[in-house]
Amino acid sequence: MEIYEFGQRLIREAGDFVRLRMKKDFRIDAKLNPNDLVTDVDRETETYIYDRILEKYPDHHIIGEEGHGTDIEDTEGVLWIVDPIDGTLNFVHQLQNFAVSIGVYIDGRPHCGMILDVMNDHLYHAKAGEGAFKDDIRLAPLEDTDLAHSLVSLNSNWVIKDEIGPAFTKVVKEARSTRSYGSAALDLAFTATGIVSATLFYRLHPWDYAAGMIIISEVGGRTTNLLGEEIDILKKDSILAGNRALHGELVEYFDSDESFIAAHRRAHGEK
Ligand code: 2AM
Ligand code: CA
Ligand code: CA
Ligand code: CA
Repeated sequence: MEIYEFGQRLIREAGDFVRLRMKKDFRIDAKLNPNDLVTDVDRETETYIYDRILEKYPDHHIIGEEGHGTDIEDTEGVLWIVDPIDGTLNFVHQLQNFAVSIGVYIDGRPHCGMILDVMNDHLYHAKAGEGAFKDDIRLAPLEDTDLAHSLVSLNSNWVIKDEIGPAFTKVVKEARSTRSYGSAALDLAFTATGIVSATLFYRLHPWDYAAGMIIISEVGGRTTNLLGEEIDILKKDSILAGNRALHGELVEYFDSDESFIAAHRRAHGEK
């Protein structure tokens, strides 16, 4: 069986695992701050996915948010990048609107990506060069839009920050409207379907964007950081994904703001 087919089957099984597990009690812990939560379900789902991949492919590499693969420093071979629950706050507060996200890269090149909207049971998936799908429906190529006629998704937390806030504020003012879904993977999936025209984040980890970036690329969209620079799949960075015209328009907002650029360089380094 191909990695892509195995991955789709695995992510659906992981979804079943989450749906069963969440019916029982689970512990909720704070990580770095009181709003940064992790549950037993996050950890157990990551271990479930990790074990299943290695059982099938003992020589593959796996990075996960909840602690697997912290020693991985290069992209040689087959690399699985896993977020067992993306949108943990939604999971805890809403028991819905969260996703499992799995991206596969081979020798650093995108191979396939899968995002499962667990409670709605929709699978967004793509293999490089073969198009993108929501379940078994092929997604149409993205149409160009301009900001004034676009919905964009972004988290209001970034708008209120001192140095980077003004650039985000301009985007909020110029956009037709903004949305915030609380799961980066779902934001990226929604961008791939065109229900939002772009999505912006100041800081994401590889497990948040690894799958979504591949799916967006397969509908002709573009993903870079907010300064328009290419993404290194092993690094934290800002993320800007959307149709090509809007992506280009939005890069201008950030790459022309000296205060934003300086803060971004301090947070994410030079490229
Ligand atoms: P998580 O639920 O897997 O932690 C919520 O706005 C989105 O941001 C989710 O995709 C969430 O992923 C992610 N997120 C949560 N805390 C974050 C942090 N400290 N830095 C970057 N992204 C974060
Ligand atoms: Ca988390
Ligand atoms: Ca995440
Ligand atoms: Ca997570």
